[in-house]
Amino acid sequence: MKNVLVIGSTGQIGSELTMKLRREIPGSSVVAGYIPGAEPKGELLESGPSAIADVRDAAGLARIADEYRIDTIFNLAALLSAVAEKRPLMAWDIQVNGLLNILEVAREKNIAVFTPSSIGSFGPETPRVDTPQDTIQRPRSMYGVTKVATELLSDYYFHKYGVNTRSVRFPGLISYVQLPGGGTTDYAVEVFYSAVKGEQYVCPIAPDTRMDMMYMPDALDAAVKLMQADPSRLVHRNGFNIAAMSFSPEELFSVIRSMEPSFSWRYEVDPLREAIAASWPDRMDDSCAREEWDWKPVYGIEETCRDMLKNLRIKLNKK
Ligand code: AKB
Repeated sequence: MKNVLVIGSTGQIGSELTMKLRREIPGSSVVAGYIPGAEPKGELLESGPSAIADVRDAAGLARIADEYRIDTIFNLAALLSAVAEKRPLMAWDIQVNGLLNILEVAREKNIAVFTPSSIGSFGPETPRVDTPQDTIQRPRSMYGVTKVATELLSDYYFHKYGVNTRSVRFPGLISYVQLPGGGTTDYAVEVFYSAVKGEQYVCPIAPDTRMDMMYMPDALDAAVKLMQADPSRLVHRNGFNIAAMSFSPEELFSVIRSMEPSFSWRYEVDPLREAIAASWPDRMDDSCAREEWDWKPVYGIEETCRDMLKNLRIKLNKK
């Protein structure tokens, strides 16, 4: 991993992953790929090269791959679950047709490809607790359908053409640098902004609906570590279950209130998001990731809440 293209570099994961790769991979050149309207700014723009990288433009991707001699692509372009439900054709186009364009370029130019999957790739028939690595994947959301398709396509290109594809099934990701947009797990980010601003949080997910969650530093470590993992140890490829913590809104809010005593909340459940959330695992079994590439998360719920509140107070200039 030396010449890297991050597609979706200004999004929730991309903005932090691009900077991490630029900092931590010695001698690397990391291109911040973006689409018009979501241009990189500030440090992200100034610390390295950037280029328009639209997954729907195969010729454009090939040009970038040649110009920067790309050897690894992190493909983070996606419509998240709630938005994908409202724009299913666009979700398919970006997630599935977009990935096919990337895989074709990767096949021709010998490029490794990371495309995140998600807890969204599971559905109501999947075992909810200790969700196995290999199990039923019959999601009912368009987001989930595209995520299963991207896992299968990535495996297909590995087995058929030897393309070095790898992925993880991300839980809901909690972070303070860049907001997520249109996901089912977004509540677990938004709530921290309300708590720090002293506003009551109105939660769209039911009080007891549990989902897998992860703090961004662990998610970034997972992506980098998997791409650096010894291929001879990998039994699986697309995509690995990875887990760090599992909680319901009520549990998360109680921990936040123990650290921010004036914090309050109420519920206005959004039927669309709640139906998706209720069909996702409570907690995945990530033992394959632990065995095959030494996956090990650092942050639990307490550490995440403490760090989120501390950094958001700085970001929002509070206290
Ligand atoms: C979403 O909520 O859509 C995403 C995800 C869990 O993949 N954060």
